[in-house]
Amino acid sequence: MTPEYSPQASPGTEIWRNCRLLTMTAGSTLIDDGVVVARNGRIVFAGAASAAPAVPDADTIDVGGRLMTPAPIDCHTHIVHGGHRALEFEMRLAGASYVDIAKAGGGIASTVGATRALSPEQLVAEALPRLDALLAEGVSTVEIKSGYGLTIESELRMLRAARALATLRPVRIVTSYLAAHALPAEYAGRKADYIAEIVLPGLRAAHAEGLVDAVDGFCEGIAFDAAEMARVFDCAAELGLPVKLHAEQLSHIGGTRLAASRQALSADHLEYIDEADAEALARSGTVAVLLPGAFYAIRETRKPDIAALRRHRVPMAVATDCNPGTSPLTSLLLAVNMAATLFGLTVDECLAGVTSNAARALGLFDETGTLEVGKSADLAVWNCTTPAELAYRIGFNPLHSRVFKGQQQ
Ligand code: DI6
Ligand code: FE
Repeated sequence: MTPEYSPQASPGTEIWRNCRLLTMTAGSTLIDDGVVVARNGRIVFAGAASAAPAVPDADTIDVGGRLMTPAPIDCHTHIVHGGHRALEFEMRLAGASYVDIAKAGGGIASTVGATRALSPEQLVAEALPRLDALLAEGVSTVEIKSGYGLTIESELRMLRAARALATLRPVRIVTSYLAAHALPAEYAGRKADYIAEIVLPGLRAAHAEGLVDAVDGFCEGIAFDAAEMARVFDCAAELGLPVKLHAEQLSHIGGTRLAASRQALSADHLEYIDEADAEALARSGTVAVLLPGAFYAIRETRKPDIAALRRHRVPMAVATDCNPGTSPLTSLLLAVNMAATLFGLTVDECLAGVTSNAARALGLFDETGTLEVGKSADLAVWNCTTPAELAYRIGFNPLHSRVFKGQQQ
């Protein structure tokens, strides 16, 4: 059994000096000679050395002129799951489409079988290497979804495993309930019964156990339509839980509009959104979470309308969507490179996408995502000096060190 992670003695006062500092606060620019001061794990100063307070009792860390940013956040993952889908990958190489495979009983359904077969300990053990790959790139906050159990007990087991990961590693884990991910075989042709008998009571049980931070769904022709998702979101509202939604990934069926109408934290994928969807997201303050790994892996051809999202000033986040089917990707930096190269995001948009806007997509903007007074001292130090180097490299990890809640990892 993997040993529990026990934080070192509680952090005192630390000062990181001599860094090229990107605070990612609104309108911020790169500070050539930056300083960050933290006390008991929270930021008390972040800015130019010339304006820094004297902190005589602090432990001083010389960052050596390296780039320092907020610790990256992966705001959309499915890292808790069993098995893999490499054979489907081969089928897709041979010309089968993701939708064909799903309709033939593969896809999510095949991962459901592999996931239900695992014990809670095995679920944790299989997720750990994926979590460690994200942490190795400086990630300090990870969102993890259920959605491969599709029975009440197995959905709870997935969420418990997600919570357990935060006891084994220095990381902030937030969970999303995704029982509305696919229709299990035992409910073939009976979506309304599945929602009534599994999804809704499962949500109530998960919430009662403190396992759910947000409620998600897969709004797509091969999954659940907007009216069905509205029933799930009604239950989330009764429980006071925020919502998010996989929307307009493979077609346009109104998921984005539904998410915006419920002031969702985020709408995710968005390859098939239109101008009115972007306008709706702007009105509701919902974050557009872009998932280029899935776009790339299933060889989608329709790109999200970034110009419309920009026109309406919709905050954009970038995440791995790490899952065994459409995005077996455990590198947030590669997702950043894809968001730039495939979707045309600027470096600034990419970096906001894995820091400030990713925090917004999780409802955590008051806690992390930027380096400013009062927030958690979640920092990343990089073996580079210019922000563009974080988006430019393909498959190279420039992380020098990671700080979580003020503690050097
Ligand atoms: N959209 C996706 O790309 C993943 N889930 C979803 O709603 C796919 C999950 C899988 O294929 O296992
Ligand atoms: Fe996903």
